[in-house]
Amino acid sequence: MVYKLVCLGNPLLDIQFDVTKEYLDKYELKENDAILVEEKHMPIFDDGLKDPSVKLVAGGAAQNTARGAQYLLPENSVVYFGSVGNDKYAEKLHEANKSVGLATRYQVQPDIGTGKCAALINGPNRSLATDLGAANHFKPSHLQKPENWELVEKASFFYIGGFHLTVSPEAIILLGKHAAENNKDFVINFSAPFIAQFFKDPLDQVVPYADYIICNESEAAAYAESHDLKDKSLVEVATYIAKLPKVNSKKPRTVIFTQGLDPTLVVRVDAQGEAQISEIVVHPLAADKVVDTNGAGDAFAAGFVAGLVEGKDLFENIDIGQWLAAESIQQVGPSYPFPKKTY
Ligand code: 26A
Repeated sequence: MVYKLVCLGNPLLDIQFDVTKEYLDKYELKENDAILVEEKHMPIFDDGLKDPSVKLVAGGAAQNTARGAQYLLPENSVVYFGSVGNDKYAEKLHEANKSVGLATRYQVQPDIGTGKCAALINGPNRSLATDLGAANHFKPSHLQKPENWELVEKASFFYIGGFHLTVSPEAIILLGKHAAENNKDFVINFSAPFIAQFFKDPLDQVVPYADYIICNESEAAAYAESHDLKDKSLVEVATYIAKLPKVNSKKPRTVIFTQGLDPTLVVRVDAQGEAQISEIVVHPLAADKVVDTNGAGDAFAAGFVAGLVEGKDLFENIDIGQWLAAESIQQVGPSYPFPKKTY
């Protein structure tokens, strides 16, 4: 089997429910953020499971992107790697993946539960609190098994959730080296502000492999802060990242900053080392059509990489990303509409 796109991330089940500002304050959570839980956050999962508004939906940022890309692409285009337990939550993930035909090669942990994310919906915002569980035990050796490495060798595109930097930077580097050596496209998403803030060193180790970097404005701000950039304007930050050293010198680096309803900023460094800067307008969706914003960024990335796999041009890929993000926020959780819509 040949899957053109290989994705790597932390498979999680989202326990999604509605909360108030007071609830977030009680657990010292921001309105819009993603964190790894500490002991004090653990009651949130039980609160969620008891809440009348609760929905259990497949999550895990890169898995959402993998599902979205497979949703748009021909059958058997995408395979996703990550680690799950052997439990009901993993079954739910299997179901969701099956609904779009996403192939998975999970590393199964017999004694550790599948990871979960409390997706706390508050108005147009979502605060994500994650207990990684089995996802935290993914090992690069799983990728190196002959039956899995064969899929890596046959693939032409790689998509990595930056969240996985908390688990196995080694696995990311393994794929990054393979991509660079074989002139394949390597896409990294910065995932959350805490990655640039607290996982700066592993992030700096993987950026040299990236042909495409996708992040949002708050992740860009966290990057500028942790890297002590003098000029923290988004254009300067994107240009700085685009010009960082690159292992594969055969391809330029392209940096894409989404900013909610504000235009998507794109900086690509050309062969002369000059930064080409563009802004792509977002087609606004009426506020009353938004169901929840959980997974919006993952859907953007899904549309973008699907376009990349199909060999479309950069600006069309961004437009597909924006379109799929708008579709996904009209669904409950990080999901895509059925019957299927086409771009
Ligand atoms: C390591 N952390 C914190 C995480 C995540 C995560 N996916 C991987 N690793 N924290 C939240 N998510 C997922 O992000 C999606 C929304 O973009 C959630 O599961 C949610 O589906």
